[in-house]
Amino acid sequence: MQRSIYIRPVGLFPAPSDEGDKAWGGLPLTGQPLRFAAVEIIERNGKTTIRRIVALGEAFERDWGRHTLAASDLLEAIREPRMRLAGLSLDRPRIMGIVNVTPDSFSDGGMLGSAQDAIDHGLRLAEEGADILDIGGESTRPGADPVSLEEELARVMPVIEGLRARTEVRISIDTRKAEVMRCAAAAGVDIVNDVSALTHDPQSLAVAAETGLSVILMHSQGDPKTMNKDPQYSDVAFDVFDFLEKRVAACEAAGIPKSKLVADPGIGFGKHLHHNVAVMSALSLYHALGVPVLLGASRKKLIDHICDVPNPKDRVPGSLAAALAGAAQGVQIVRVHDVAATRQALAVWQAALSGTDKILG
Ligand code: 9MG
Repeated sequence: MQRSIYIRPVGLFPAPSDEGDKAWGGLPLTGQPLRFAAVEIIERNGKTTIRRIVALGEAFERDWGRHTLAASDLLEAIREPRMRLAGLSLDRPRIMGIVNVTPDSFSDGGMLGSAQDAIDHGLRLAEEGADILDIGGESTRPGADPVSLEEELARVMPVIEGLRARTEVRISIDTRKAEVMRCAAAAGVDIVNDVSALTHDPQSLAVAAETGLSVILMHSQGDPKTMNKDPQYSDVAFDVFDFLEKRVAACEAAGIPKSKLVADPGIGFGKHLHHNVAVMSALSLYHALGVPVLLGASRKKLIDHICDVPNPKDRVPGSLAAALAGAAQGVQIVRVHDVAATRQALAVWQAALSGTDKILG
């Protein structure tokens, strides 16, 4: 299904700390201490897209008023406070630290040579302030080959078990395989992170529902091996929205409630630079899915394309800029390699935005 009308919150500003301040305008955004002052109303008809930004006071007036009314479900979803995710409140941007247990990971390949290295790395990220540790045993970088179930389990299970025994921090399992989800759930992970949005393995939807875990649904076009060869979209930001909306519906139909879902537009997954930046500039659109939004741009190729930094380890400044751009659009979770630096950047951003040094967390 392709929607014909979309609503995107724009003009985000900090909510007042004093809830009794009746003079405050705008509408609340997903229960965060953020409000939006205007909406972008997007009319989509086949390949034509008309976009206009309207102040909230005018959103129900003139000819675009009927569009706002037609998409009032989206407006409601944008305002609705989000539930806790695996026990984590989402009233401030949360940090997911990356623990790749793959020999060919694109940015820290070879660094985490053993399970013990990966466990130590995860504990360091937790100390630096990660709210979630994302453990993955199959590289999903563009061009990567798939790994067997046995190999993936051998890589991730000792790391999950080691971290679960040593830290209370939430753990997510980055996998596309139902059996890995099942084993990881039994070992105590809190969240499933599937870059195929539970489409790769025919069993994954049922298994994810059975585990009762929260699930991150990421958009990708094609398989990691070939996805960036020739990705095609009609209008990327909205095609991604339609895909994620369908996956949220499929999860609900399979018994996974919306309160356990997170949506992720999948930066770099079947997207060229112009697709990635179009998605990044439209991030607040995805709040209309009614679930928290995750952004993963850390050390990715788009930073090289924009700034000419071939070595992923030199992409930290670009990664911080991407995380802050996400936070400014109300993204609730950022997936990053550099936890300490991201935490510092987000804390300063929050203080500067809100004008208070009493930063949550
Ligand atoms: C595993 N993985 C690599 N990049 C990712 C991203 O952007 N989002 C999510 N959810 N997972 C990712």
